[in-house]
Amino acid sequence: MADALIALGGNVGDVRATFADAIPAICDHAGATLLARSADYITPPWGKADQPPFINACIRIETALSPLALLRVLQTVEAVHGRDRARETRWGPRTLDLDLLAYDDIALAEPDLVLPHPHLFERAFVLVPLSEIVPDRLIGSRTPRDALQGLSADGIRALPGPP
Ligand code: A4P
Ligand code: MG
Repeated sequence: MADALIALGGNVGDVRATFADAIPAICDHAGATLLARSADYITPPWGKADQPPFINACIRIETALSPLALLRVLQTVEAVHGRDRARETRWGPRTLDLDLLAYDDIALAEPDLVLPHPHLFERAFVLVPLSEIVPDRLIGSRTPRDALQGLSADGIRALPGPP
């Protein structure tokens, strides 16, 4: 079994409801057990400022799928939730973005899959929820807690209510 970390994000539609559907769907398709789920966070848009705020969260699962098979599951779940890559702009609005952040300690650089996720350590909107669930997990040579020290988390706050 492998231990995988997944980031969820979205800023179109009822994103919290999308997450509530998507998380069990990921576990079903991946034959996975949910080990941890962060709160939902509201986060200022990164990369392209003129768009609504995002909701972000992270989960930790245990799965027997290979990294690439897990990525395909994430893409299937994105598509079911209305994600249409053909109509999107880079860093622009989307219903559901699912990124595979880490899969055990595997390092990969394939055309379809880079592990750990290449932008993980640049993004407070990923590191804040990730630090809630695995603050001290070593990913590559860093931990979420340490990586967050160098970034601004201004405007990121946990939303109340059941995640
Ligand atoms: N791919 C390679 N490695 C991975 C991996 N580890 N996990 C490939 C997931 N996918 C991986 O993905 C493009 C390709 O990356 C896939 O075909 C896959 O084979 P994508 O989801 O279409 O795009 P992307 O990498 O997510 O880049 P894109 O669309 O530019 O979006 P970003 O960079 O994720 O940015 N602000 C806030 N506050 N919160 C957000 O969640 N998200 C974005 C989107 C912008 N601003 C944001 C947020
Ligand atoms: Mg993505």
